[in-house]
Amino acid sequence: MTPPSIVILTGAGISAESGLSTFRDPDGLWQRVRIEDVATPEAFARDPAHVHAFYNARRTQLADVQPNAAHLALMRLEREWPGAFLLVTQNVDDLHDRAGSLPLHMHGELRRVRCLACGARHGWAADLSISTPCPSCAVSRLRPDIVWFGEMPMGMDRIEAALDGCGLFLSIGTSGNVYPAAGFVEDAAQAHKVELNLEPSAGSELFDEAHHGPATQVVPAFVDRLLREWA
Ligand code: BV8
Repeated sequence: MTPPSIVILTGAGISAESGLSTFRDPDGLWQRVRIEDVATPEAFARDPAHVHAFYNARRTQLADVQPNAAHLALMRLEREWPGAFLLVTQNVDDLHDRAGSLPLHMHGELRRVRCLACGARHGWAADLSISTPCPSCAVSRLRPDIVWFGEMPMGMDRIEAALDGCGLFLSIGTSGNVYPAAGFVEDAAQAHKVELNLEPSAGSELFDEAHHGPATQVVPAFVDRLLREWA
Protein backbone atom coordinates (compact mmCIF):
# COMPACT_ATOMS: atom_id res chain seq x y z
CA MET A 1 0.00 0.00 0.00
CA THR A 2 1.36 3.49 -0.88
CA PRO A 3 2.18 5.53 2.22
CA PRO A 4 -0.01 8.66 2.49
CA SER A 5 1.59 12.03 1.74
CA ILE A 6 1.93 14.06 4.91
CA VAL A 7 1.49 17.81 5.46
CA ILE A 8 2.38 19.18 8.87
CA LEU A 9 1.57 22.67 10.18
CA THR A 10 3.33 23.89 13.29
CA GLY A 11 2.82 26.97 15.44
CA ALA A 12 4.40 28.63 18.44
CA GLY A 13 3.37 25.81 20.79
CA ILE A 14 6.02 23.49 19.36
CA SER A 15 8.74 25.95 20.45
CA ALA A 16 7.23 26.74 23.88
CA GLU A 17 9.19 24.04 25.74
CA SER A 18 12.39 25.37 24.16
CA GLY A 19 11.71 28.60 26.06
CA LEU A 20 10.21 30.80 23.30
CA SER A 21 6.98 32.65 24.14
CA THR A 22 3.82 31.77 22.28
CA PHE A 23 1.45 34.57 21.21
CA ARG A 24 -1.94 33.98 22.77
CA ASP A 25 -1.15 32.06 25.95
CA PRO A 26 -1.52 34.07 29.18
CA ASP A 27 2.19 35.04 29.09
CA GLY A 28 2.19 35.32 25.29
CA LEU A 29 3.74 38.02 23.10
CA TRP A 30 0.42 39.53 22.08
CA GLN A 31 -0.41 39.97 25.77
CA ARG A 32 2.63 42.29 26.06
CA VAL A 33 2.66 44.20 22.78
CA ARG A 34 -0.13 45.09 20.34
CA ILE A 35 -0.06 43.48 16.91
CA GLU A 36 -0.92 46.93 15.46
CA ASP A 37 2.27 48.39 16.96
CA VAL A 38 4.82 45.78 15.84
CA ALA A 39 3.44 43.28 13.30
CA THR A 40 1.88 45.27 10.44
CA PRO A 41 3.42 47.20 7.51
CA GLU A 42 1.71 50.32 8.88
CA ALA A 43 3.50 49.88 12.22
CA PHE A 44 6.84 49.63 10.40
CA ALA A 45 6.12 52.73 8.31
CA ARG A 46 5.02 54.65 11.44
CA ASP A 47 7.83 53.66 13.83
CA PRO A 48 10.47 51.38 12.26
CA ALA A 49 12.83 51.68 15.25
CA HIS A 50 10.12 50.26 17.57
CA VAL A 51 9.47 47.35 15.20
CA HIS A 52 13.21 46.67 14.83
CA ALA A 53 13.56 46.60 18.64
CA PHE A 54 10.74 44.01 18.91
CA TYR A 55 12.31 41.69 16.33
CA ASN A 56 15.90 42.31 17.47
CA ALA A 57 14.97 41.06 20.96
CA ARG A 58 13.37 37.90 19.53
CA ARG A 59 16.27 37.31 17.08
CA THR A 60 18.81 37.68 19.92
CA GLN A 61 16.88 35.17 22.06
CA LEU A 62 17.41 32.45 19.43
CA ALA A 63 21.02 32.08 20.60
CA ASP A 64 19.74 31.02 24.05
CA VAL A 65 17.32 28.26 22.98
CA GLN A 66 17.62 24.81 21.43
CA PRO A 67 15.31 22.55 19.42
CA ASN A 68 13.27 20.23 21.67
CA ALA A 69 12.16 16.58 21.37
CA ALA A 70 9.16 17.58 19.24
CA HIS A 71 11.33 19.33 16.63
CA LEU A 72 13.67 16.33 16.59
CA ALA A 73 10.78 13.86 16.19
CA LEU A 74 9.53 15.78 13.12
CA MET A 75 13.07 15.77 11.67
CA ARG A 76 13.13 11.95 12.13
CA LEU A 77 9.71 11.63 10.45
CA GLU A 78 10.89 13.78 7.52
CA ARG A 79 13.95 11.55 7.07
CA GLU A 80 12.27 8.15 7.52
CA TRP A 81 8.85 8.70 5.93
CA PRO A 82 8.62 6.64 2.70
CA GLY A 83 6.06 8.99 1.08
CA ALA A 84 5.75 12.69 0.23
CA PHE A 85 6.25 15.06 3.19
CA LEU A 86 5.93 18.84 3.70
CA LEU A 87 6.58 20.66 6.96
CA VAL A 88 4.96 24.12 7.02
CA THR A 89 5.65 26.35 9.98
CA GLN A 90 4.01 29.58 11.09
CA ASN A 91 7.01 30.11 13.35
CA VAL A 92 9.71 32.62 12.51
CA ASP A 93 12.24 30.95 14.84
CA ASP A 94 14.92 28.62 13.41
CA LEU A 95 14.37 25.62 15.69
CA HIS A 96 13.00 23.29 12.98
CA ASP A 97 15.98 24.25 10.78
CA ARG A 98 18.48 23.65 13.59
CA ALA A 99 16.84 20.27 14.30
CA GLY A 100 17.68 19.29 10.69
CA SER A 101 14.24 19.78 9.08
CA LEU A 102 13.62 21.73 5.86
CA PRO A 103 10.54 23.74 6.86
CA LEU A 104 8.54 26.06 4.64
CA HIS A 105 8.43 29.26 6.73
CA MET A 106 5.06 30.64 5.59
CA HIS A 107 5.39 33.67 7.92
CA GLY A 108 9.07 34.28 7.13
CA GLU A 109 12.11 34.03 9.40
CA LEU A 110 13.68 36.09 12.19
CA ARG A 111 17.11 35.30 10.78
CA ARG A 112 16.41 36.79 7.34
CA VAL A 113 16.04 40.41 6.20
CA ARG A 114 14.67 41.95 3.03
CA CYS A 115 15.73 45.22 1.38
CA LEU A 116 12.87 47.58 0.50
CA ALA A 117 15.17 49.39 -1.95
CA CYS A 118 16.52 46.49 -4.08
CA GLY A 119 14.44 43.51 -2.94
CA ALA A 120 17.48 41.42 -1.95
CA ARG A 121 17.04 38.92 0.90
CA HIS A 122 19.91 38.09 3.26
CA GLY A 123 20.52 35.71 6.15
CA TRP A 124 20.83 37.89 9.26
CA ALA A 125 21.72 37.07 12.88
CA ALA A 126 22.58 40.54 14.24
CA ASP A 127 20.44 43.50 15.27
CA LEU A 128 18.83 45.59 12.56
CA SER A 129 18.31 49.36 12.69
CA ILE A 130 16.99 52.07 10.42
CA SER A 131 20.59 52.90 9.48
CA THR A 132 21.77 49.35 8.67
CA PRO A 133 22.92 49.33 5.02
CA CYS A 134 21.79 46.58 2.66
CA PRO A 135 24.74 44.26 1.80
CA SER A 136 23.62 44.37 -1.88
CA CYS A 137 22.75 48.01 -2.56
CA ALA A 138 24.06 49.83 0.55
CA VAL A 139 20.74 51.67 0.96
CA SER A 140 19.50 51.65 4.58
CA ARG A 141 15.96 50.31 4.04
CA LEU A 142 16.14 46.78 5.47
CA ARG A 143 13.11 45.11 7.13
CA PRO A 144 12.68 41.77 8.85
CA ASP A 145 11.80 39.12 6.21
CA ILE A 146 8.65 38.32 8.16
CA VAL A 147 5.03 38.22 6.97
CA TRP A 148 3.05 40.81 8.93
CA PHE A 149 -0.72 40.97 9.30
CA GLY A 150 -2.26 42.08 6.03
CA GLU A 151 0.66 40.65 4.01
CA MET A 152 0.54 37.53 1.83
CA PRO A 153 2.11 34.47 3.49
CA MET A 154 4.95 32.75 1.61
CA GLY A 155 4.79 29.50 -0.33
CA MET A 156 0.99 29.40 -0.60
CA ASP A 157 0.96 27.74 -4.04
CA ARG A 158 3.22 24.93 -2.81
CA ILE A 159 1.21 24.55 0.41
CA GLU A 160 -2.16 24.40 -1.36
CA ALA A 161 -0.84 21.83 -3.88
CA ALA A 162 0.47 19.64 -1.03
CA LEU A 163 -2.78 19.94 0.96
CA ASP A 164 -4.82 19.04 -2.09
CA GLY A 165 -3.59 15.45 -2.28
CA CYS A 166 -2.33 14.70 1.22
CA GLY A 167 -3.51 11.65 3.14
CA LEU A 168 -2.46 12.85 6.59
CA PHE A 169 -2.65 16.44 7.93
CA LEU A 170 -1.00 17.10 11.29
CA SER A 171 -1.55 20.41 13.13
CA ILE A 172 0.89 20.92 16.01
CA GLY A 173 1.14 23.70 18.60
CA THR A 174 -1.17 26.25 17.01
CA SER A 175 -4.30 27.93 18.36
CA GLY A 176 -5.94 28.04 14.93
CA ASN A 177 -6.63 31.78 15.09
CA VAL A 178 -4.62 33.11 12.15
CA TYR A 179 -5.59 32.69 8.52
CA PRO A 180 -4.85 31.36 5.98
CA ALA A 181 -2.97 28.77 8.15
CA ALA A 182 -6.05 28.11 10.30
CA GLY A 183 -7.95 27.15 7.14
CA PHE A 184 -5.50 24.43 6.05
CA VAL A 185 -7.41 21.77 8.01
CA GLU A 186 -10.42 22.45 5.76
CA ASP A 187 -8.26 22.54 2.60
CA ALA A 188 -7.01 19.03 3.45
CA ALA A 189 -10.56 17.79 2.94
CA GLN A 190 -9.70 14.18 2.07
CA ALA A 191 -6.95 13.72 4.64
CA HIS A 192 -7.00 12.08 8.05
CA LYS A 193 -6.67 15.21 10.24
CA VAL A 194 -4.84 15.05 13.55
CA GLU A 195 -4.33 17.81 16.15
CA LEU A 196 -1.39 17.56 18.55
CA ASN A 197 -1.70 20.50 20.96
CA LEU A 198 -1.58 21.39 24.64
CA GLU A 199 -5.34 21.99 24.53
CA PRO A 200 -8.13 22.00 21.93
CA SER A 201 -7.56 24.75 19.32
CA ALA A 202 -10.18 27.08 17.84
CA GLY A 203 -10.78 24.58 15.04
CA SER A 204 -10.50 21.36 17.04
CA GLU A 205 -13.93 20.11 15.95
CA LEU A 206 -12.57 19.93 12.37
CA PHE A 207 -10.07 17.20 13.26
CA ASP A 208 -10.60 13.41 13.12
CA GLU A 209 -8.14 12.69 15.96
CA ALA A 210 -6.51 14.71 18.72
CA HIS A 211 -3.82 14.13 21.32
CA HIS A 212 -3.61 16.92 23.89
CA GLY A 213 -0.52 17.47 25.99
CA PRO A 214 2.95 19.05 25.80
CA ALA A 215 4.48 18.77 22.32
CA THR A 216 7.63 17.09 23.67
CA GLN A 217 5.39 14.20 24.81
CA VAL A 218 2.59 13.92 22.23
CA VAL A 219 4.70 14.53 19.09
CA PRO A 220 7.42 11.88 19.61
CA ALA A 221 4.74 9.37 20.68
CA PHE A 222 2.70 10.03 17.53
CA VAL A 223 5.76 9.87 15.25
CA ASP A 224 6.92 6.57 16.84
CA ARG A 225 3.46 5.06 16.29
CA LEU A 226 3.24 6.32 12.70
CA LEU A 227 6.68 4.99 11.74
CA ARG A 228 5.96 1.62 13.38
CA GLU A 229 2.73 1.34 11.36
CA TRP A 230 4.61 1.99 8.11
CA ALA A 231 7.99 0.43 8.84
C1 BV8 B 1 -3.41 37.72 4.99
C2 BV8 B 1 4.71 36.76 11.92
C3 BV8 B 1 -4.26 38.53 2.95
C4 BV8 B 1 4.82 37.89 12.84
C5 BV8 B 1 2.36 36.21 11.95
C6 BV8 B 1 -10.85 38.30 10.21
C7 BV8 B 1 -11.15 36.96 10.01
C8 BV8 B 1 -10.22 36.11 9.42
C9 BV8 B 1 -8.99 36.59 9.01
C10 BV8 B 1 -8.69 37.90 9.22
C11 BV8 B 1 -9.60 38.76 9.81
N1 BV8 B 1 -9.03 39.98 9.88
C12 BV8 B 1 -7.78 39.92 9.35
C13 BV8 B 1 -7.56 38.66 8.93
C14 BV8 B 1 -6.37 38.13 8.28
C15 BV8 B 1 -5.26 37.91 9.29
C16 BV8 B 1 -5.75 37.06 10.43
O1 BV8 B 1 -5.91 35.87 10.31
N2 BV8 B 1 -5.98 37.73 11.58
C17 BV8 B 1 -6.45 36.98 12.74
C18 BV8 B 1 -5.79 37.54 13.99
C19 BV8 B 1 -7.97 37.09 12.80
N3 BV8 B 1 -4.23 37.20 8.57
C20 BV8 B 1 -3.31 37.88 7.88
O2 BV8 B 1 -3.22 39.08 7.89
C21 BV8 B 1 -2.38 37.05 7.04
N4 BV8 B 1 -2.33 37.60 5.73
O3 BV8 B 1 -4.50 37.36 5.34
O4 BV8 B 1 -3.14 38.32 3.79
C22 BV8 B 1 -3.73 38.97 1.66
C23 BV8 B 1 -4.35 38.48 0.52
C24 BV8 B 1 -3.88 38.88 -0.70
C25 BV8 B 1 -2.80 39.75 -0.78
C26 BV8 B 1 -2.18 40.23 0.37
C27 BV8 B 1 -2.65 39.84 1.61
C28 BV8 B 1 -0.96 37.08 7.56
C29 BV8 B 1 -0.88 36.38 8.89
C30 BV8 B 1 0.57 36.29 9.31
C31 BV8 B 1 0.86 37.29 10.40
N5 BV8 B 1 2.16 37.01 10.97
N6 BV8 B 1 3.58 35.95 12.37
C32 BV8 B 1 5.60 37.48 14.06
O5 BV8 B 1 5.78 36.28 14.34
O6 BV8 B 1 6.01 38.41 14.75
S1 BV8 B 1 1.06 35.38 12.66
C33 BV8 B 1 1.21 35.11 14.35
O7 BV8 B 1 0.17 34.18 14.73
C34 BV8 B 1 2.39 34.34 14.79
O8 BV8 B 1 3.49 34.50 14.02
C35 BV8 B 1 2.01 32.88 14.76
O9 BV8 B 1 2.75 32.24 13.78
C36 BV8 B 1 0.61 32.94 14.31
C37 BV8 B 1 -0.28 31.87 14.85
O10 BV8 B 1 -0.12 31.81 16.25
P1 BV8 B 1 0.19 30.37 16.87
O11 BV8 B 1 1.44 29.86 16.27
O12 BV8 B 1 -1.03 29.52 16.74
O13 BV8 B 1 0.49 30.74 18.37
P2 BV8 B 1 -0.60 30.97 19.52
O14 BV8 B 1 0.11 31.61 20.66
O15 BV8 B 1 -1.81 31.63 18.96
O16 BV8 B 1 -1.03 29.48 19.93
C38 BV8 B 1 -0.08 28.62 20.53
C39 BV8 B 1 -0.76 27.27 20.70
O17 BV8 B 1 0.21 26.35 21.23
C40 BV8 B 1 -1.91 27.29 21.68
O18 BV8 B 1 -3.01 26.56 21.13
C41 BV8 B 1 -1.37 26.58 22.92
O19 BV8 B 1 -2.38 25.81 23.58
C42 BV8 B 1 -0.35 25.65 22.31
N7 BV8 B 1 0.76 25.32 23.23
C43 BV8 B 1 1.33 26.11 24.18
N8 BV8 B 1 2.32 25.41 24.79
C44 BV8 B 1 2.37 24.19 24.22
C45 BV8 B 1 1.38 24.13 23.22
N9 BV8 B 1 1.16 23.02 22.48
C46 BV8 B 1 1.96 21.96 22.72
N10 BV8 B 1 2.94 21.94 23.66
C47 BV8 B 1 3.18 23.04 24.41
N11 BV8 B 1 4.15 23.00 25.33
